[in-house]
Amino acid sequence: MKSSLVRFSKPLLLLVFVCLTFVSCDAIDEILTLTTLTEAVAIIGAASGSDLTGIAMFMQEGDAITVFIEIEGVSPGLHAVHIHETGDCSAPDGSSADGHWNPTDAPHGKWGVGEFHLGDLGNIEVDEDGIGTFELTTNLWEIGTGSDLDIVGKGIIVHAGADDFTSQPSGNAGARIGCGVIELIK
Ligand SMILES: [Cu+2]
Ligand SMILES: [Zn+2]
Repeated sequence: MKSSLVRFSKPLLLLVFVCLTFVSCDAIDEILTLTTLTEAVAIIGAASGSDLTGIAMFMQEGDAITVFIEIEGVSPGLHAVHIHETGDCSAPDGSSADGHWNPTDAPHGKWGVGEFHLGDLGNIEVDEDGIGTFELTTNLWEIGTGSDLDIVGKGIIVHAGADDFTSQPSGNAGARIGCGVIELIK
C-alpha cells in the first residue's frame, strides 16, 4: 500500500479491510472511537445498481484535515468523487444528496486550481482489481463546528465517470454509483 497509509493505525486499516470484505459494519463507530486520529467517517454504499462498497475517513491535526477514501467493486479507470450538500442516500440513484457542497458560492472546478467547490475532491483512479484510493489534506474544511465549513452531515458521492473539472455545475461525471453520509464519531 502507499506510504501515506502508515499514518493510519493498524486497527483502523483492519477495520477498513473487514468493512470492505464483509457486509456488516455495525461495530464501526465503537471501533473507530478507539483511534485518536479519525474524527468523522462515511460508509459508502452502492447506488444506481452498482456493486460499490467503500469508506471515507476524515482526520484532523491542527487546522489540517485529511480525508482518506477507499472504494471497491468499481470498474477500472477514473471515477469522480465529491462532497455533496445533503447527507441523504435514501434515493436509489443518489439524487437525494443534492448538488455539490459549495458553501463559498464558487463555480465547479478542480481542487486547488482557481475557483472550485469545497466538495470538488476530484477523481479516484480504480485499478484492474476494482479498488481505488484517494487522499487529500486541506485547511479549508472544519469537523463538528456547525459552521458553513463543517463537513459533518454532508454526503459523499462516487460517480460512474470522471470529473472533467470544467462542465457546470458538476463536471459531467455521470451517474451516482456510491453514496455515504459523513458522520462525527466522537
Ligand atoms: Cu458528485
Ligand atoms: Zn463541484
